[in-house]
Amino acid sequence: MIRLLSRTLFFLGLANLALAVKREDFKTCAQSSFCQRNRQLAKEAASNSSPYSVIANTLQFQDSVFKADILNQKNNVKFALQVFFLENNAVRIRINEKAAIKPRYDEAKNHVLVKEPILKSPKTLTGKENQGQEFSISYSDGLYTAKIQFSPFKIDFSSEAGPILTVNERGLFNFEHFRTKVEPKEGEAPLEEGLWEESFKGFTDPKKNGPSSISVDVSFHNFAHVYGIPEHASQLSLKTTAGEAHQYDEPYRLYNLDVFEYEVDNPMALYGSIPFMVAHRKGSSAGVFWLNSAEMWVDVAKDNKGSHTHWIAESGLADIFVFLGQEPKSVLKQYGDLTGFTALPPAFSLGYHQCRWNYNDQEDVKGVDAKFDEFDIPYDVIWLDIEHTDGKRYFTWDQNKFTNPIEMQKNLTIKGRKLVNIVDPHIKRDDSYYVYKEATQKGYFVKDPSGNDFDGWCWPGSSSWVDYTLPEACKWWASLFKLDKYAGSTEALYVWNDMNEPSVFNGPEITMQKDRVHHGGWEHRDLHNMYGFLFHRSTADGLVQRLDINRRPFVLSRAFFPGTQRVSAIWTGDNTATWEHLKISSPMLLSISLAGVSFSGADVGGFFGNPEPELLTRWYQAGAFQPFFRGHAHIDSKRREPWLFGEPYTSQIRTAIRNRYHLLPYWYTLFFQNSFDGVSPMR
Ligand code: NBV
Repeated sequence: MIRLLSRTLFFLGLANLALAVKREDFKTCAQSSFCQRNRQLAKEAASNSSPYSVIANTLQFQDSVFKADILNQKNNVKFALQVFFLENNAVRIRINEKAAIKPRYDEAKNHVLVKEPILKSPKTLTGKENQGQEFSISYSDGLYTAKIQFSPFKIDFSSEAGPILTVNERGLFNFEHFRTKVEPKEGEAPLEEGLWEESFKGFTDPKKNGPSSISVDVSFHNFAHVYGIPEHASQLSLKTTAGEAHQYDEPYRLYNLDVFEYEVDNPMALYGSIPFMVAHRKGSSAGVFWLNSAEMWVDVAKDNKGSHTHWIAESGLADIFVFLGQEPKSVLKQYGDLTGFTALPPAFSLGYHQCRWNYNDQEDVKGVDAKFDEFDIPYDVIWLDIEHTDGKRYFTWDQNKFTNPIEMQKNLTIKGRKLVNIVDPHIKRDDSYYVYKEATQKGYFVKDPSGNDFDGWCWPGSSSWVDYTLPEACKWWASLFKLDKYAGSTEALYVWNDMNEPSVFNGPEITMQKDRVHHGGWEHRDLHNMYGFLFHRSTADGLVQRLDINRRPFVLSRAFFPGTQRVSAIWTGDNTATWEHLKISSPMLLSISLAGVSFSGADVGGFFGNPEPELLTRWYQAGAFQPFFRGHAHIDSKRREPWLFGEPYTSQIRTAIRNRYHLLPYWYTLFFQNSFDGVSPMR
């Protein structure tokens, strides 16, 4: 409907009207019960002290791991705390229910961490007990101290120079344990709203596990700025969302969503999520990473003591890493050692990419390709969007428009150029479509709560989504990219994974219902933010495996999560052809880069609307200095290939693109360094 309306506006010639996101399609914190409950606790925290305390006689400190039980004095529920001291100054804090009635989701670590974190040699650790009140551990050869205070529970991190960071300083730690639902008897008060079910815009989310959220507060002492937790269309230094004179009313939301016509200067969720935050002041840097793939909200408040953050996740565990160092690059290195660094991109992918929704047919591709030569503008890759397929059946071609895709690719290859085809995750439910047929027979689709293949609506109509948490499904997906399986593909074909939040047109907030079921019986709720990553990771595996020789893959993804950097580039999705979108592209890409995903870009020219020639030219000039450099446009926008606006624009755009090419060796060197130190090329 929204899409139809926008199309109509384009046809009416109103394309340059200011576009506005439909905020009402997406939840606010108050409309999300777990966020609301924890934010409410935060409001009351000043008057209530934290009920969580460490039970002193359960304490063990052995082999670089501190273990103890934590008690919630309000309800007597116990939790197991583990603090691991790791190589390179990192500390990992894990908290889980001690005797949960069923396991909580803890699989994200298996996909995100590149290896089991290495414990730092115990000889540098010294424990100090102080009358059962606290326990101090000096680590990193004495550089830092972690002091675990027992009651209320908190962990202070400091160096000789003073305090750096505290976990649970404001006592907002809250762990909703799994419980059995007890229906109220007659005359008893009804169950608290939102605990077992919540509704939004006609969708009901039955929470079979009941409340399961975890919240934790982290204070960064004397740090005036905190950065990271992408993806948001906002400035680099995070704005305040709580406390006095806060700048945004809503917390930053981390929930991978397809937000149509997103607005700038807004903490709303977008396509990707990375729960990693970093702060720096003279001589000291700190980072926090919460390894959790469920929906999350983060409040930021500031006062003269520093920045105070409050993180709220819907489910999973508290699995939080604290990184300290003297410089940001030390923190980024620690984060990268755990989650991996941005893979060195194939050189061609650092050049200029020409895309539009859509290059209509083979002739169109040939014509655009020839024009680059005619106008002497360098470029490396031409892209085909969803219209190249036979009815949005990915891995197929519209046979009338693309009669000889192999020849088309050969013609590009002669000039050293490549093709990128789109492959989306929604699979058309059509028995004559081999991808659907195979996945159905093998039982690879995500299920609905009754055990049937989930059926949702997307571009091809009725569709299903592969469950990439199932290892066999990933292997099978990767095999679809074999040159003899993907008809019409050649070595010169690379892949674009769009809509992988996943975008589901008839789902709540345009995504998959949280109660859909994955391998092992896990709810989609537990792993939503990781879905897109598992999908594009399998695609990248497919591109590697299709050749006998070792060649770097190129995949562009819209959704992202920690780990994405190892396998994929990303872009900032459907921006708009306005000056404010051009302006926001740099802080957005810097935030994403700081969170480890260095190979990222924004659609040059703006996806929606029609840029005036000056805006388009300026966008090329900026885009040439951003890591991933691709011109792209909506199907209803006017053609805007670099030569279409005449002089002086064509020459100016040519110069911008050529500047990019002049600097390619420098880009390549920066990416090479980035691939092992985590310092992103965009700084
Ligand atoms: O596949 C069509 C578009 C694509 O061009 C764009 O880059 C993606 O972000 N896709 C979204 C779906 C439709 C958007 C209105």
